[in-house]
Amino acid sequence: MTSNQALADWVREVAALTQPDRIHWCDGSQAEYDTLVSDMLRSGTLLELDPETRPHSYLHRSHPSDVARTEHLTFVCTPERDDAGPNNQWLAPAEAHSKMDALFAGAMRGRTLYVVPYCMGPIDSPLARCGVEITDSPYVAANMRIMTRMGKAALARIEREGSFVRGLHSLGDLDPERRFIMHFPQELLIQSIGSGYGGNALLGKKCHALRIASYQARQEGWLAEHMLIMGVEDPQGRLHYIAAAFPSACGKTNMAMLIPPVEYQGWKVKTIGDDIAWLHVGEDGRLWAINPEAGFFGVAPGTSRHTNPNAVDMLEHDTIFTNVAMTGDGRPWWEGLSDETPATDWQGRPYDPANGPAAHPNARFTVSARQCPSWSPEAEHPAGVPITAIIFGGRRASLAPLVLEAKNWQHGVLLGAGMASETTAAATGKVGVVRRDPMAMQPFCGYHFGDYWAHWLATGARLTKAPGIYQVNWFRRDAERRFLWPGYGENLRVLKWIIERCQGQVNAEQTPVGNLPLHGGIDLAGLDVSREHMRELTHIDPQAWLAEMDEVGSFLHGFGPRVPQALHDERERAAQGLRQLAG
Ligand code: OXD
Ligand code: MN
Repeated sequence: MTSNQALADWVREVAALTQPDRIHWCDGSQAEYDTLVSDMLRSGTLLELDPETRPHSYLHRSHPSDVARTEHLTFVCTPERDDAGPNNQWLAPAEAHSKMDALFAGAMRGRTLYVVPYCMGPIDSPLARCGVEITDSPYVAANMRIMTRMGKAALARIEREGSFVRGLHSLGDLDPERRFIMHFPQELLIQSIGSGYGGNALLGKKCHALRIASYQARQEGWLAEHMLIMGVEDPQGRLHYIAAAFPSACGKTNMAMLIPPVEYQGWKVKTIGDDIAWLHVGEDGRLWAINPEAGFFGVAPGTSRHTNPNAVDMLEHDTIFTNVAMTGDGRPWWEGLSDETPATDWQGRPYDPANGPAAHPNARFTVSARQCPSWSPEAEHPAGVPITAIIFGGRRASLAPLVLEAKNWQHGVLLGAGMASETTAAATGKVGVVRRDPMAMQPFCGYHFGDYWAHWLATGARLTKAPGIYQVNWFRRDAERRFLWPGYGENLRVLKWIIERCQGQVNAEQTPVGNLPLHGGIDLAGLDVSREHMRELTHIDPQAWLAEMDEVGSFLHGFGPRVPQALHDERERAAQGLRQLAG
């Protein structure tokens, strides 16, 4: 099946342990995908949506206890506990291995073992990395074909290069008591059992492209980040790429494919990626980015013609939906899509509002990136795209202004490290609680945050043309909890200011915590945002920020001596300036 001995041996060992009935090596062909789909239609794993209006589109309903990433069951297993850091749950590798071996023993009896070779990144890019996921879920195999470059070409690259990340996945019995997602960064190994959902099961995504890749990236001198990548082209044809980190379910997909407001005739947005960026220092001293993924695994609820018209168009065919509701005529439905009433909810019950939302709040779509009307062929460029600006964003009802510019790279790293956001339904747990989520990597950094921030600083030192770093907040609210900023396509106005700043074209107001737009700096033509709201959105309250800097200080100290002194100094400088301002 393969000329790579290590891979052949590993598949044999896994089969001996898990005891599948059959082994299938995925080639990534359309015929293979069609067979996976028809098998799943027969077994009831997939339901066919209306073939007239939603051709080649399917609905999967996951087990009701398996609907989101489970961070409390996710571990990083480094030999030294401190290398995983306080930001990760840790288990000693030997203990984790014996726990997982016991759970995997016989787990695939009666099932097919799929060997899924995949490549994260353009298949011919030196920046791409390969992996092989072994899974007993045909749903995972089908999703991996959409989300990655899966099959023959990836296997050929693995055979050429020799190295690959190993990911072993089994649905197990789907009991949350026997659900674990383990990472062994030193062994380039992932083991996941007991969940068939998203980031727990599609191992190329969070497990490989973020947790394992971030660990590898530190050793090799690059960055693996939870960031969208988009191009913004102005009417003169000048194109700038932006990489933006937001926590899960905070609008990265909407932003990556936004449609310019009507006042922005001639502006174009080009989508490269919506979730993950691998960033490398180029020979030219600029930062270059590839999107390691080939598809979108996006949150469905809230997606509509108003919030993301490109997504609505891209989801009309060849899409797998998970945990959405369905209309009487077999179309997918979710809260925010339209004012129709669905026929069945995400669990297949006749829709009854008394049962809660019709679609699960973390319902998803899986779709090829190429179906996005704003997808850019530059996403296939082996060298990636050069980044003009990096954005850190969060969901914060108060404090954080619409946009804030870091004073320099080091200060930008502090802005990223201090990021906070209200929690969302993308992970199990309470929704709406503000938590620190540095660089939106809290659930995804595969090593100690102190080392991670030091690595960010070291990367910046290698850039002779470093991108500007910005913080944004589209989610600021007034006393009545109404959003102050319209968001979505209108966010382009903020991106325009950011690009102008990076080009040195406009001035800004300097404050101890960063630089703000001057009055009129953000173009509001045609927009119904009052002067008072705009002032609220573009000013900082020194007292509130002092309290924030204190909290950031305690948060950084919680990571102990591995936190670079430069970050403490940067924070102290900001706090001193605020104390002076506050008088
Ligand atoms: C995702 C997540 O699925 O961040 O992208 O949870
Ligand atoms: Mn994500």
